[in-house]
Amino acid sequence: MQHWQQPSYEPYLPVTEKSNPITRDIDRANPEEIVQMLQKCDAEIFERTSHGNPMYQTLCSSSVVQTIVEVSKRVEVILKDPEDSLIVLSGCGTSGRIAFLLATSLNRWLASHHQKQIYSYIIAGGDKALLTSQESPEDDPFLGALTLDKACVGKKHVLFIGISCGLSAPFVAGQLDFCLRNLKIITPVLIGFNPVDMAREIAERMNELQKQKKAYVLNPAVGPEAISGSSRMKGGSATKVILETILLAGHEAACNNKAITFNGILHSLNKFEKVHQITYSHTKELAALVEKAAVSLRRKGHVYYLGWQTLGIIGIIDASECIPTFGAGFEDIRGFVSNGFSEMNNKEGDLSSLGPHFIIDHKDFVHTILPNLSDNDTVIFLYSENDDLNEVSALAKSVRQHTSNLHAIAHELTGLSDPDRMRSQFMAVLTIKWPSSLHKYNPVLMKQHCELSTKWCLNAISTGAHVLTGKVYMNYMIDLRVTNSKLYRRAIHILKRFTGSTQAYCETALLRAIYGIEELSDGMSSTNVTQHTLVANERGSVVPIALVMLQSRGTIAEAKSYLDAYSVIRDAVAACQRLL
Ligand code: F1P
Repeated sequence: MQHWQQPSYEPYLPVTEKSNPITRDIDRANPEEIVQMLQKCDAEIFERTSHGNPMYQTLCSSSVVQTIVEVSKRVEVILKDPEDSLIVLSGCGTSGRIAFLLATSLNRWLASHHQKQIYSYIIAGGDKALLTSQESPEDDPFLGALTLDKACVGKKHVLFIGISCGLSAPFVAGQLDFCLRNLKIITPVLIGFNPVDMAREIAERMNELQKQKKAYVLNPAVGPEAISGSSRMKGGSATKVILETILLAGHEAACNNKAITFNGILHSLNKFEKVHQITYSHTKELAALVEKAAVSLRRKGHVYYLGWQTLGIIGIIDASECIPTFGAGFEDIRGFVSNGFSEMNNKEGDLSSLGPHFIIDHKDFVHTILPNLSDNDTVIFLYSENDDLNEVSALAKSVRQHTSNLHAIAHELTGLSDPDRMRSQFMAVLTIKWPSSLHKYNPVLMKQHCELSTKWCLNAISTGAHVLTGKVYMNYMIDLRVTNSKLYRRAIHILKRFTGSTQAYCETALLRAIYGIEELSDGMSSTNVTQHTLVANERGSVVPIALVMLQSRGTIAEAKSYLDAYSVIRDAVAACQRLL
C-alpha cells in the first residue's frame, strides 16, 4: 500500500490536499532528482490497484473504467443526434482551462468535418480566467448555476461534465445541484480525485443517482500532488486523460461505428500511460531545462514559452498558473502562441485590451520582448512536426540574434521532417519521438498525446524552477494566495502543520495577517470566509507572516521585517523555529 493510502497518514485531509511522501524533500533536490520525483508522482495517475484499500478506486479500477464506458455512450448518443443537444465542460482554474482546451479543439474538429459544434465550456470568472487567476467566482454556487442555465437555453439534451479536482468547488456544486433539478434534460457527470465521503454532499447525492444511470461520478484517487494541493499538476493531467478518453471513444463510436467497450477504454488509458513513460524517458534533458529556467529566475531574468497551435496554449496556461501558485511576478514566466486569440478561439474573443496579462501573440513577443531579450532569459519553443517549420525557423533566427539561451521541446510524429535542420537552430532540442503504433496516424490522438506530454514537461520546468529558487518548503507552497475557501482551509492547515498550534489559534493569526491588525474586532472574525479571501487577495505573504507571528509570538511588523531577511522559505521557517 502506498504510504499516503494508510488510514493514519494525514487522516483529516482529502487525497488532493495531502502531502506526497515522494516529494517530501523536493526543496533539497537537484534538477534531475526533482524531475525523477515528478515522474514518480505522475506515474501514480496510472496505478493499477489501490493495494487492497477499498477506500480508493484508481483510474484503471473496473468501476471507473465502467463509468467511463457509460459516459462515452452518452457522448455517442448526443453526437448522433446533435440537434438541440449540448455537451458542457465546466470547472474553475485549471479545471476550467482544460474544459476550454477540449471544447474548443473538438468543436474545431467537428467544424472541419462539417458537423454541428456541440461543445461548450464554462470557466468560473469567464474568459479572463483562462489567462489569469480569478479565484473568488469559484466560491459562488449561484453564479455557477446561472451560467449553466444560460448555456442550456433551448436545448433538449445536455451532457454536463463538471470538473473539480478536490470535489470542492462551490461553483461546480451549484451547477450540479441545478442539473439534479433538471434531470429530464441534463445528465450530470462529476470528475474529481477524492472519495465522495471526503467531498461535498452533492457528490454523495450523485453517487446514489448513478445506480439509476441518471448521474455519474468519476473520482479515482491519483495520489497527492507533488506540491501539496497544486491540482494544476496531476489533477489537470488526469482530467485531460479521462475526458479525452471519454470524448474520443464517443466520437469513434458515432462517426466510425467503433463499439465502446471496457477493453477499448482500458487500451486508451494504457496509451496515455505510455505517453507518461515516453515523456519522462527524457529526464536528463528535462532536468537541463529546469536548471536553465531556475538560473534565469535567480538572475531576475525571464522564461518565455513560444508555442504553436495548442502547444502554445498549454504554454500560456502553465505560465499564467505560476502567479497564483508560486506568487511569481507576471513577467517571470510567460507564454505566447502563434496567431494569439484567433488560435485560442475563446468565447469572448480578443482580450488583449484588458492589459499586459492578455498579450499572448508571437507578434507581441517580437515587438515588446525581443528587443530587450538577453542571455539571462530562457526561451523555449514548443512545436510539433505538424507546424509550419519555416515559421518556427524564422522566429528562432530572430531570437538567436538576442540570446543563445534558446531551446525547444519538439514532437516528432511520423519522422518525415528533417530533425537535423531544426536541431541546429537551438542550443538544445528535447525531441520526443512518438511511435506510430501509439497514435496510428489518428490526428486527434496525436494532438492529445503531444499536449499532455508538453504539459508534463512545462509543469516540471516551472515547478522545478520555483523549487530551486526557494519558493517551496518541503513540498508545501507556504506563500500561497488565500483567495478562495479551499485555499483558506489549506492555509490554516499549513499553519497547524508547521506550528502545532490549534485551529482557532492559526485562524486568528491568519486573519491578523490578512487584515493587517493586531487585535481583531468581533465583526472581523465573524465575517464569512469569502469576505476574508477578498481582502487577502489584496495582500502579499499572509501565510508566512502568520507563521512567523505564531512561532515568535511577535507583531505583524516584526514578522514582516524578519521575512524580508530571507528569500528561501525553508531558511525562514528554520530560523523562526530557532526563535522558540
Ligand atoms: C480549482 C482551482 C485550481 C487552482 C487553485 C484553486 O480547483 O482553481 O485549479 O490551481 O488550487 O482551485 P478544483 O475545483 O479543480 O479542485
